[in-house]
Amino acid sequence: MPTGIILKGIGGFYYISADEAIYECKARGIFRKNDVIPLPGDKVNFSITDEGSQKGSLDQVLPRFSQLTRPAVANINQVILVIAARSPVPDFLLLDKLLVKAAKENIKPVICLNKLDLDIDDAGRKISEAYKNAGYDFLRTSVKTGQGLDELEDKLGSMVTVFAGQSGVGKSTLLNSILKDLIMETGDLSIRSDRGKHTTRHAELIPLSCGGYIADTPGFSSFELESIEQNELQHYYSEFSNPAESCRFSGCSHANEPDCKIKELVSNGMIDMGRYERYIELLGYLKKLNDMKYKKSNKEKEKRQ
Ligand SMILES: Nc1nc2c(ncn2[C@@H]2O[C@H](COP(=O)(O)OP(=O)(O)OP(=O)(O)O)[C@@H](O)[C@H]2O)c(=O)[nH]1
Ligand SMILES: [Mg+2]
Ligand SMILES: [Zn+2]
Repeated sequence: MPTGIILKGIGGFYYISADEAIYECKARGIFRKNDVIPLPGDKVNFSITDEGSQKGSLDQVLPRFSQLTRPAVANINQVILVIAARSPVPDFLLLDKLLVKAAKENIKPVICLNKLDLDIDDAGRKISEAYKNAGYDFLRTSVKTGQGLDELEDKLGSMVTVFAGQSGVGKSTLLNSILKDLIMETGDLSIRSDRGKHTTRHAELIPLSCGGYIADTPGFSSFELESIEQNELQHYYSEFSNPAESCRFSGCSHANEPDCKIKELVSNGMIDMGRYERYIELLGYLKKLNDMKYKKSNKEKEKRQ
């Protein structure tokens, strides 16, 4: 049985790349029964039903080593998190959530601040300092002036790289600049918001000549961290890990405890205040979620008694 990789899925059909051909495959009914939703990036077993017209059936999804839900792509090695210097305004809470999720899934994040040509008041410098200090790989690009595009291309190699982030930040435009010939549909923010639709509608993996894949994905504006325990959150902030050893309490959550090294570093500017405040916001959200789960399970216990 041949194996391949799903490039995209549209309307019940999956486009599977194998041996330099692309097969259009229908998933067998078994997937619906077992609740497995095949995703772009999935390694799969499939059978060829018609070699001439390159049609087949998707039989089995092989185990995943990583998975994101936003965007829904499997087996990613690297995620390029794109924000725009301007238009749309960067959503740093969304960015931090995506960084946490990437760390949890062992996916290497690279932050890409695009539309640098629109950064007339140099706000991008502060953003890049904050995230570079936190230990992240940070690129500054402009598709208009060509700045940073070679550097972006150098990051790809033989990995599966996904572009993710808010709608309108320039993911498809960046991809097109790497692929040279225009493949992805791009859109104007003002026209798009009139239609109330995003330009890119599905995630799609594109094979690169260097052996890797890149994926364009639709933008999104909200994303919730749900599969993360509240005391686990701080481990996904690399700038917290060494100083946390000097907090008075082991297991310090860096919120209300006294003699907290993280709070000290925030107050003297060594840790970015914005990153810390959003950490506290996320911690509060996860705590609420946890309390709700606890109450629910208590109620269920009471019912059973
Ligand atoms: N000035 C400027 N405009 C850019 C740049 N990159 C992209 N744009 C413009 O930003 C708009 C949105 O770009 P897209 O590439 O469609 O954005 P996207 O992130 O793919 O959006 P979705 O597909 O909706 O998620 C387009 O009008 C692009 O021409 C840039 O570096 N500078
Ligand atoms: Mg797009
Ligand atoms: Zn602490």
